[in-house]
Order: sequence, then structure tokens, then C-alpha cells
Amino acid sequence: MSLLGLGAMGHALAAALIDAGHPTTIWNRTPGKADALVARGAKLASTVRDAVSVSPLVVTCLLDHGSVQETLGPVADVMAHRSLVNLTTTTPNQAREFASWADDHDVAYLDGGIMAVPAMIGGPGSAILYSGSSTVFGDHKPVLDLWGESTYFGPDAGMASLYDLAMLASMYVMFGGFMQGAAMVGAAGVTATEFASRTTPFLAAMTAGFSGFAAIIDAKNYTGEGQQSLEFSDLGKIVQTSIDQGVSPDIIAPVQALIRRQIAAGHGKEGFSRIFEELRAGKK
Ligand code: FVH
Repeated sequence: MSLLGLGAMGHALAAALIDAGHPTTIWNRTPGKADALVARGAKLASTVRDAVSVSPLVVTCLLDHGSVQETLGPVADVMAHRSLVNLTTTTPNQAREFASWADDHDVAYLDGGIMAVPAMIGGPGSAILYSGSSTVFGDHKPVLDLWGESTYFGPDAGMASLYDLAMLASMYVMFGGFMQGAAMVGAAGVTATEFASRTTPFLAAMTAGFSGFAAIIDAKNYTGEGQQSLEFSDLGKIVQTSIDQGVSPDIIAPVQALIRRQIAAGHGKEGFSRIFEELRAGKK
């Protein structure tokens, strides 16, 4: 395999391949980042063209969509009849754009979304989502599995990225919620460390509720027993306490706005999952 990009993530991917004894050629725009990997057994290519031409499988892990375009565009001729796995984070439409470019240049394209940080690569909990060419996925799964659990999400090259970004959306909003709470108690002199020690087990337990929300959403029945209604819990006390503590409610207030729009639309007796419908209705 030839791996283009030796940033924090590319370095971890290369190291996992070398540790597994997989023949690996590496390239990076800025020289000097490959030394430790070469000492461990990787072959260093001095140009992208050299790197691409020695392997049937090329993997890119670069900064963004533009850096992949800049790197592969000039070597499209040597990319022909090879397989490309792009682990660079892009939007779904950018992934589809690469798939179309690949198609035009006789390249088999698989897009990937890495659900791990560099230190996790090759270890427990590391997962990479793939979509695009099923042939590339099937042919190379044993080597892809060296990095983490590999899951294929179908021929639409944008699906892996869509899952990736949707999961990151969930994560960042949860992280933002932690910041909101930490600021609220922080205004009363509580350290963020103390707050984290209380909040971590609580949130871990609360995530068990996702499957319940999911069942309600998939059934489109938001009126089931045992749910707090939107009217009962419109987050008013949380927003007010944030303000009373001198803390901006900017993280929690948009959630309240979704609830209030659903109440105004006549759904006040229904449960929290109902805000899914407000989101699905698009930005007002
Ligand atoms: N690091 C992480 O935790 C996340 C986990 C989830 C997935 N991401 C994505 O992985 C891509 C690479 O991330 P990274 O952490 O390796 O990023 P950096 O350490 O900043 O390295 C960037 C590499 O990209 C090269 N590069 C940048 N611009 C260009 C360009 N125009 N042409 C060629 N190469 C370019 C850069 O080269 P250099 O600066 O050393 O010369 C690095 O090799 C990324 O999509 C994450 O979203 C990581």
C-alpha cells in the first residue's frame, strides 16, 4: 500500500501497517516526517508520482478535500487502474465528487470516515466507516481491519462521510452541553473537574436512552406513555438558571427553541423526541 499524508493520523495509520508487517510506501508534502517510520521499515517515496506508481492500493489521509485534489490531480494518469481509499474528512458531496473524478480516471474509489483519534488506531474502539466501491472494500478488508473495525455502508461514496459527520454532530452537541453545565456550576465556584466527575456517569447512563428515542422516531409515534411532555419540560428552568448564574444560555437555548416551535405547532403533549420532526422540517 502507498499512504499519502503523515500528519498525526497518517503517521498512526502507517505505524499500524508497519507493525503488522504490511509492505508500506509513504509520502508526505513536507519532508522529515517520515524518518521514524522509515526506521521501522516503511519505504519513503520522494514524489507523489513515485508513491502512487509502486502500489495497486493508494490511501490518502490529508488535511481536507482541497489538499487531496492538489495532491492527486497532477498524477491522475498513474492513478488509473488503481484503487484509492480516501480517509481524509470531507463532506458527503465532496466524497461523491472524488468518486466521480475517480470514475472519470478509471480509479476504483472507496471513501472512509475515521471514528478514532490517532492513539486509538489499531486498538480497541477504533472504527472506520466506508462507502463507495464494494470491490475495493472486499479486496482490501483484511488490511483495512488493521486500523480498526471496518464497516461498509454501500455504494454511495457519500454515506461514510454522512455517518461520520452525523456522529460527530451528536458528539459535539453533547460536549457543548457539558460546557454549558460546567459554566453554570463554575459560576458558583465549582471546578470543571468536580463537575466532570458527576456528569460523566450520568451522561453515560443517559445515552442508554438513545434506543428508546430511536424506536419512537422510527415509529413516528411521539405520544407514548412514560415520556415527559414538551409542555412539562420546555427547558425553561435550565435556561433561566443559566441566565441567573450570569452564563450565556447559547448552547441550551436552541434546543428550547425547537421545543417551543413544536409546542406552538400543537405538539406540546408529545415527548422530547418530537424535536426530530422540527429538525427534519429544515431551517426556518
Ligand atoms: N487527528 C484526528 O484526531 C482526526 C480523527 C478523525 C479523522 N481526522 C481526519 O484525518 C485527516 C488527517 O488528519 P491529521 O490529524 O493527520 O491532520 P494533520 O496532522 O494536520 O496532518 C495533515 C496532513 O495533510 C497534509 N497536507 C495539508 N495540506 C496539504 C496540501 N495542500 N498538499 C499535500 N498535503 C497536505 C499535511 O502535510 P504537511 O503539512 O506535513 O506537509 C499532513 O500530512 C483530516 O482530514 C482529519 O479531519 C483526524
